[in-house]
Amino acid sequence: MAHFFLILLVALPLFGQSFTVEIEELPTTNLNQTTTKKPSVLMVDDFEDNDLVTFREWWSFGKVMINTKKVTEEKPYLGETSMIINGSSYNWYAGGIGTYLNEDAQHFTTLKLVIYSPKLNAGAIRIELYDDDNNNNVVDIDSDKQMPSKDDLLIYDLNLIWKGWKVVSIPLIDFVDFNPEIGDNIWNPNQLYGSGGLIQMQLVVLSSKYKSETIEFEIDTIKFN
Ligand SMILES: [Ca+2]
Ligand SMILES: [Ca+2]
Ligand SMILES: [Ca+2]
Ligand SMILES: [Ca+2]
Repeated sequence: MAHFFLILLVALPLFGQSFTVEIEELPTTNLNQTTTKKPSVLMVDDFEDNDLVTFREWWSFGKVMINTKKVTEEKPYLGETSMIINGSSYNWYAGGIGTYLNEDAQHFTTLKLVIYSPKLNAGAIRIELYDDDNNNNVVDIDSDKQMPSKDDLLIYDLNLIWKGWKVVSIPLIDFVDFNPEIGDNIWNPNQLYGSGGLIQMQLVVLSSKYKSETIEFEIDTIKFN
């Protein structure tokens, strides 16, 4: 939003005198450029504050635990602190983690995650993005089905089929609407008409090979570009 002041001092044309207009302060940036400039990044979390409560507040559910961890490897794309995720699955499902976002994500095209997988087939992650479609800043949940009742849920399944650190880039176009009967089935996470836009994100933790597994991996950064 552009804030500027135009103070007009107008000497009224009394007795037929010509009037003067003095412009005290001019806007320093082009208004058009300012309003159309798109942000280049939406940081979900880089965990560098060593904190899972303030920015962002992360929750976990099921048999999944999270903690911060010092990054020991040195690579140009790595920070100093990551989030470590531990889970144990039963019938493929372990649980998951999530965070409330309430962010305008309409201009972004890619989700980037920097992930450490300790081995091939360390686990699998179902990435869930919730798009507030009834403009109420809340993920409305159907209490019977325990599923969103008004908002789009878009998912992408990621298998940890590598060993070591990796920058994973997922085009948002590859996310699939998981509830064709709910929402408008369009990825439109803007904040028009009171919408929370991208209202929340969850990572559901799953087995990769066996029905029951011990799963562990780290995430250094999650962001949209
Ligand atoms: Ca909603
Ligand atoms: Ca939908
Ligand atoms: Ca939508
Ligand atoms: Ca980090």
